[in-house]
Amino acid sequence: MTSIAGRSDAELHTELLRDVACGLSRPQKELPPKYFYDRRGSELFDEITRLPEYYLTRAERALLDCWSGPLMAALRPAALVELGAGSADKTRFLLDAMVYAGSGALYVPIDVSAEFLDETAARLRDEYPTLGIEPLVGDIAAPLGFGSALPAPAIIAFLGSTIGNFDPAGASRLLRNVADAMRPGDRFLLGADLRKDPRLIERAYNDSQGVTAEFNLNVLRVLNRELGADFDLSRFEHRAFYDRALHRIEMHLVSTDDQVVRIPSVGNVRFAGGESIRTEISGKYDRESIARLLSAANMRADRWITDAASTYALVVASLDHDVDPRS
Ligand code: SAH
Ligand code: AVI
Repeated sequence: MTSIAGRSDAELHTELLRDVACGLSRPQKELPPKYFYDRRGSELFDEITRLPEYYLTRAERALLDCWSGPLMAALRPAALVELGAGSADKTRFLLDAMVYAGSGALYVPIDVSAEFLDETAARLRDEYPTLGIEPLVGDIAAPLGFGSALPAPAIIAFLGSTIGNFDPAGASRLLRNVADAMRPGDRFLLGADLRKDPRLIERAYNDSQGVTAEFNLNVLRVLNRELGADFDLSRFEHRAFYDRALHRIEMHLVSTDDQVVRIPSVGNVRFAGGESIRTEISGKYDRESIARLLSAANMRADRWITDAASTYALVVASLDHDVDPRS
């Protein structure tokens, strides 16, 4: 499989060490959420998408079911690139419609979860024999290198509200990288979870079966395996709450007691009882905050598609200076 930025295993290991050393030395200890997604983490996320409390995937699926046909018929893309594709389950609505429109030639799923991505690509090759399926392993926070190599026009999709897992500066950088990779006539398709009753949001991240807690703890399993750390998972607890001022979920792992964790090449990391590692943020949006994000990346929303209850939005965006009449 091709790597997006051509990084070796040794470079990835060095990056992990640096992220862990920096993140765990901050006053509020932090870990980047991309480290959730080894094979088990990707499977746990898939399980989350089927939980009764996790409304996001169902809401986005319903919108894609309704709108993929009309969008693809209007845009007639030759290529679909997907950032953080995962199992690409909902993407099939877009792929079906792209094939039906008769324009589609190529699908490029991009993800950090290499093994999982490989399996997704193998399944899609069986299901879509007329499409080229060219997965890219890599970090979507890095500049997107595909640029002019794509058949035109292309749609770059970023679904699942994964944009919310980036802080505002990171999200802006990512969208600027998307804009840099777009040519006139290309479109950006964003899926975003919308602001709503905080109780509904908090329930989605505190499910009754404890799958989200397992997903959260999985990052410690990754550090134990990849760095030889000795995190005792029974001494950390899942906590997720909605910050109403910042409009975001924060997910933490809370140390149950005073403890010292040994991480070779990083050192001994001390935790007081009740102290936490912030493992993920998940931002929630409204029309204005999405418009601001797009505008900072020199993009504008051509279409805002939402359900009757404004649970979730699909946004079709183009470059500010794009004079292409389609939308
Ligand atoms: N798009 C799918 C999956 C969302 S889960 C859906 O809507 O259901 C988030 C996905 O993004 C995971 O597959 C994870 O491996 C990937 N991911 C998270 N951070 C990433 C990063 N920095 N670079 C590349 N992929 C990332
Ligand atoms: C992938 N991402 C959009 C999910 C979210 O809702 O922020 C990850 C997740 N974390 C806990 N549950 C799901």
